[in-house]
Amino acid sequence: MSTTQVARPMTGTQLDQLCINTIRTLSMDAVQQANSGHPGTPMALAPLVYTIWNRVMRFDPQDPIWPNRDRFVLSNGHASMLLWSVLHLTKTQAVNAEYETLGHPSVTLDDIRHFRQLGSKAPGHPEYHLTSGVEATTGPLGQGIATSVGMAIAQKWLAARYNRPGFAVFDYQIYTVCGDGCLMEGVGSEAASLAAHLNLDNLCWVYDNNHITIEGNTRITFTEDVATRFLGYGWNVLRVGDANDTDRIQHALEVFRQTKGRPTFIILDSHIGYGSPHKHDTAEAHGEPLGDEEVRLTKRFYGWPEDAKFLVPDGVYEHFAEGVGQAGSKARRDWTNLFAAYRTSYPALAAELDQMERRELPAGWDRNLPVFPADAKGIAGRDASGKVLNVLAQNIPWFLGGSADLGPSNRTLLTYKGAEDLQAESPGGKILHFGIREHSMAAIVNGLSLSKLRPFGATFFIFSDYARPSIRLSAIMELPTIFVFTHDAMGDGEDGPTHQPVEQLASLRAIPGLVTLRPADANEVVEAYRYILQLRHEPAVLALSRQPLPTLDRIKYAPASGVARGAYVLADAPNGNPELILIASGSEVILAVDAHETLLAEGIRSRVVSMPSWDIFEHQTKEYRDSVLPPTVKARVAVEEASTFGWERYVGDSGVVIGMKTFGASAPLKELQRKFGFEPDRVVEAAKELLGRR
Ligand SMILES: Cc1ncc(C[n+]2csc(CCOP(=O)(O)OP(=O)(O)O)c2C)c(N)n1
Ligand SMILES: [Mg+2]
Repeated sequence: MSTTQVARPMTGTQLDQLCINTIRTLSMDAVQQANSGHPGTPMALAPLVYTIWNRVMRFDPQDPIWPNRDRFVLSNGHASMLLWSVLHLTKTQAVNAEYETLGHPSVTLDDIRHFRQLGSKAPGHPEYHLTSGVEATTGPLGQGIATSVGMAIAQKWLAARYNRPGFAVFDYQIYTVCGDGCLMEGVGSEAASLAAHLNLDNLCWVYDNNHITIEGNTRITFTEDVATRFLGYGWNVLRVGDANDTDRIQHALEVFRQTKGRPTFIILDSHIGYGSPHKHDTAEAHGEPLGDEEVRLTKRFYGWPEDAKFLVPDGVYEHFAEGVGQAGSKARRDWTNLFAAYRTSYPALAAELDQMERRELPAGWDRNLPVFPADAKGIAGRDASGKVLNVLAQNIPWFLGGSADLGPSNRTLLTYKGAEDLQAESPGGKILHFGIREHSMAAIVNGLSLSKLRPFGATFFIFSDYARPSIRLSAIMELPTIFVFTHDAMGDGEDGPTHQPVEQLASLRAIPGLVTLRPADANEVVEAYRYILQLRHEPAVLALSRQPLPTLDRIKYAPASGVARGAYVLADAPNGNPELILIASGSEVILAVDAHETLLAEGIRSRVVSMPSWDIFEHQTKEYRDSVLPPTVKARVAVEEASTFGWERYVGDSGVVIGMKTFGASAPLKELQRKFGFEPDRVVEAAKELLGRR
């Protein structure tokens, strides 16, 4: 007979360490198994992520989309194993795109075993729409921190609009982790500057100061005094000298929570690959598996069973359940009760929030949208857009936005009575001023949208290039953001080639899931917005003219509602039987119409197709597409003041594209149109040549 030794129960500190080492070893094992990924930073930052998640953050794993949860953004997205580990260990539940809880975990141990493999919920970088509990897609460095500024603006906006005395419906905070790369990228600087300007004291960035990037020690590239930079912006700057000291990390996070009037930046001194005898503090720990032997040695250092793989020791799930699980569940239950009382006291506001959270539109969202009468002089795309934006902002409480310092030119300023600037002292304003920061503007727009507001950002179309990486992420995240780009072609003639977009349309059309629209007249602008507003999972870009465009007579020509199909027959040949098709978008549609009238008068059976959006058109049935562009009609001319790139798909081998093959030039618009061939006569000429009727 023998007696059973009863083990001494683990202390809280030992359990903390066990959880931290579980995150570390899961990360090492997953990268080793995948033979690809980034082990070093998860090993170093496990104590940080543990502290944020299990001690500080208000997050309920049972309901990862609870509106008042704290947000966690991993801007150094290559360290995704931190997120997969913690989502798994907290048993965060999966939710679908319809916001239903699915009754199974978001990330299983099996997903982690299949890290970076097809179908795994633990992909290479955090992906918002793929894995529940991920608040933002990250990986392109700097995007996460910039997006988190949008989340912080959104929280303040929501609090300003919806909180009432005794009802702090929105008081959440945003925790963002970033590395050297995020702070080297310009987009991070833009966003940091604006965050301090707006006094975003609900925002905390923790900087993994490990002095390592891919090419080695940061002494070769990054020797600035980061602390002084952030002090200069106006941030509250704290330092924690040891990334393993969870108490000091926790204390710093508490200082953040108590700091009013400015965002907090915590510099955390860490050692990449912490615990690995040969890779610690080296660039090799960044992006390569440690190797089987090194994994074993590192596990020995952690006091871990050396041959165990994907081990979650007894007590770890429980410790997370007792930490974030209990605290989060209580916080959510308290909030749910609070919100029930709020609903009784403020039923209209509560109903608004229900709709906003589900990305629905309020009843009457499109009332008073303008209808423009036929007018040869017409109105500029940007002016029509300005009128529409002002209507939408009044009809939809959570519709807001602004420009990167070009509001007066973009016509995006909200001018109705009661429209207010969004500033530190007026966080509920709807007129945003991004400053000359296009890239972070787009990332912030993403952050606002991730917070369920309906935001737009604006600049000149040419500077969409400065915003493109974040627009691309908008599409990857399937966010219904809106980008209003004016001066869409050569309309700003004298500004010259630096300001004249050429390849931007083609490049945006190439982004999967992004809806690009270039309306032809004021009524097409209205219809474009009507279409865009109803999108729930796609971002949209509007390319709008600077100069007036004639407002087409919609009795003579087809109604502008055709915009909703991407392309439509605007003017047709007698009996709908064309021998020639003229296809155009935006400002060139009127050219095509003029040419069409001439051709008709000369007995040529032409048809004009207004094609504001390739993307929308390509989602129509083949039957519809063939009815607009009958395959038998091979004589086709496309006209667009932009790169000809890609138009072959609509004009075919035998068609002609009148477009741009070079950059533009500085001259009055009329001269440019002559020089580059955007005149009705040239379209007529090209058409006749195609038909052999010269
Ligand atoms: C915009 C962008 N450029 C380049 C990369 C490729 N990249 C991924 S991680 C990395 C180094 C990042 O260094 P740091 O942020 O210090 O991360 P650490 O190695 O310390 O985890 C680079 C260059 C990227 N992901 N995004
Ligand atoms: Mg680094």
